[in-house]
Parts: sequence; structure tokens; C-alpha cells
Amino acid sequence: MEARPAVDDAALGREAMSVLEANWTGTSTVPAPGLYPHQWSWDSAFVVIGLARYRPDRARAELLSLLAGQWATGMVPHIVFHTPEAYFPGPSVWRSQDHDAAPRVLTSGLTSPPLQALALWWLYRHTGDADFVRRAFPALAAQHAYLAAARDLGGSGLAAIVHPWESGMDDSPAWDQALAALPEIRYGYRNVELDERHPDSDHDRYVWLALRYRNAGYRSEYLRDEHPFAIEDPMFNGIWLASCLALADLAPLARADPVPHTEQAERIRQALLDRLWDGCFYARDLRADRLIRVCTVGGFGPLLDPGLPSDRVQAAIDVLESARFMGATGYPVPSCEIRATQFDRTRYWRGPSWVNTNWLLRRAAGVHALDSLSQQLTNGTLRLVRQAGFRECFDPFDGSGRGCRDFSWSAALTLDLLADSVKE
Ligand code: 2M8
Repeated sequence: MEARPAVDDAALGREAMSVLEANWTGTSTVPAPGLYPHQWSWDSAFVVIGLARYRPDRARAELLSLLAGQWATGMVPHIVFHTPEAYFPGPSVWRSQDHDAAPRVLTSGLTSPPLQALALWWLYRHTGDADFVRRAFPALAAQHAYLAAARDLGGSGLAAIVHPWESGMDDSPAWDQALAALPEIRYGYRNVELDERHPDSDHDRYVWLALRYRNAGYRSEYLRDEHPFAIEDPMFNGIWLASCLALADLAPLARADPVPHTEQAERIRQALLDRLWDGCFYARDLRADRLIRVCTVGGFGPLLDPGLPSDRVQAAIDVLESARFMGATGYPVPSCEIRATQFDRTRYWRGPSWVNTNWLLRRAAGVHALDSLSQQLTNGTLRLVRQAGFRECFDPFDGSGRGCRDFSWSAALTLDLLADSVKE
């Protein structure tokens, strides 16, 4: 089924909901039929956010079904395989069942941006369901404890990603040099449906990195001492910081102490400023010990922090609104600055606009009371889905749709944007 979103808000909302109904498996929501037939971690968090005020029952089920995949270490995996549907790399590559810390359901061995606590906060804000907060809180606190204990590979207070898939922005040009430094690999494993996305060399390196980590038993000592890909990403850490503040806010409901979560947020804030800021936020390659000086949409992640100093907020917003980003494209927000040599309006995470990053930036505009930016992001995003449908991503210049159709987070976040735009 492909939804054809209407101009009318009520019809657009119904179309969005019908995409989410069609993508609901009975257990969780797949990102898109066919291409992504399992449960992806940050996709699910966006679905929780979108369903919070319409189907809180399903939002709760979505989050619990994701957390069923949590490892005893606290790690929330980037994919949970609830069904035997074919996907590469699937369970036979990850072999989670060989690990004592893994749950009964099969999962990947990587994590992804820790958006779940912010999603829980969103759900609470719209439902007032404190019982559910009490139920989900310990798992999310454990997820954060895992990041602090096992992923602070630079000893800086930031969590490092150990694979491009952990960023959620797989093909971002920010990872190019770190990938190019890896050995030349030719496996020839392909998910044929993803062929157009990545050059073979990148895909083989993704698989190689995943196999190295798996073969090392998913050990954090291996990540710290040997793994060749370790990057402090401003979007991953900006999301983590926002989720720490969400846990601090929710802690009293769960009869937990908010202070450790506030302190964690403060550590992340300080490290983001000390280590990733140089006129805008860049990712830092821990193995090459340098900033990766390509400005991507990921660089705006720290704006999710209400405590970011106002001069940095202003400087980052100036970049966002300039002709380097949304100032020059007809639609918000290109995933890479358009003057960069790596910018490509057609390639996944190297130029196209995405509904999820638009939503995150809109949230950031909200926390800094930037009402006109918030409105621009809402209107521009709704224009994209009205014109092109709930596509995976969009050409930032002409708004045409790219990638999958009936994409869950595009539909879910449309519901959220519509609800707020009606209220405003
Ligand atoms: C994309 O990532 C997967 C690997 O995890 C892929 O390319 O197959 C990314 O866009 C990621 O952010 C997203 O979570 C996933 C499912 O929508 O697809």
C-alpha cells in the first residue's frame, strides 16, 4: 500500500496513521515494508513520539517490544529481529544468541542514538501515565549506564560510536576518512535492495567492522583498546544529553534520584563544548585524534540541550539558517552542508532532507524558544510530506521523495507536527 497524503490536515493525519497501521506487525512497527522488516531502535523511538497522543497503548507496546531486545549490559540494540524475515546483515551475522548478556529475542550487536528516554518523556507529557514511566525507567537508566561505562572510549564524558550504523546516518560524509583508513575488503555480501545506497567498498567495510566486533565477543575492552572505528558524534551525544535530562525529569515518578542524570547531562555538555566545538559542532575521530571538519546535520544535535550557552546556540543557528544549510535549499534541512564537496542531493545521508532530523531540530528550536525557526521547520516538513508522501528522505532543493515509501518515522512525526501546528 502506498499512502497518497492529502493537502487537508485531517486527511494527512489519517494517511499517516494508516501507514503506521500497515507497518505494525502485531509486536512493533517496521520502518518500511519490505526493505526494513524488523524493529529498528531509533525508528521505534520516533514512532513512540508520533503515537504518544493518538495511540498511547501502541506507543507503550512499541517501547516495551524494543526493550525486550535490551542486553544485560544495558545496551539497547539497533535492530531487534522479531520475525525470520530476510534482511542482511541478519541474525546469522550478529549471532547474539552466542552471548550470555543477550536476551532471548535475536538482536544486532550495535546500538543507536539513545532517543528512548526522550520518547518516554514525550509519552508521559501527553498521557500523564506515571505507571508506565515506573515500568520503563529502570531499563532506560541501565541503557545510559551502559553508554557511560562502555562507550566513553575517549575518557571525555562523550559516548563513542563504533560503527556508522550506530549514528543512524550511515553514509554521512563524516565517516568517510575513518572508513577509508580501514583495510580494503571485498566480501561481496549484499542486500540487493540496498544496492543503490552505498558503494560496495563502504558496505563491505560496514560488514567487516561488525564482524570484528562480533568476533571480539562484543567486549568493551576490545572497543577501547583495538577497534579501529571510534567517533564522538555530536548528534548521538546531543540526543543522549536530551535523554539524560528527560530521565532527570522523570526520576521522581520512578522514585529514583534525578541527580546522576543531571550530572551526566552536564558532563556531556562540557565535553561537547571542549572537544567538538570549533565554530560549529564537528564529530571527533578518536583513532586519528582529530576533528572531522565536514559540517553535517549531525552537528546541530547539541542544540537539543536547553543549557547550551546562548552564544553557541546563536552561532550554530546562524550556520543552520545560512546558505550553507536551509538558507539555500527550498526545503529543510539538507543532511550535509551544500558547499561541501561531499554534498550529494541524491545520496542517502549525504544531502537529502529527513523528517526525523527536521523534527529533532524543531525540538531544538522549541527548547531555545526560537518560534519562527520552529514554525519554518514544521511548515517545510509538512510541505515535503504533502507533496511527495511519507518517503524515507527528500531532495532538499525540489522536495521530491527518495528511498522507501510509507516510511514509519516520516508518518509518525507528521502526526506530531500536525498536532502542534493545529495548537499553535
Ligand atoms: C538506515 O540504516 C540501516 C542500517 O541500520 C540500513 O541502511 O539498512 C538508517 O537510515 C537508519 O538511521 C535507520 O534507523 C534504518 C532503518 O530505517 O535505516
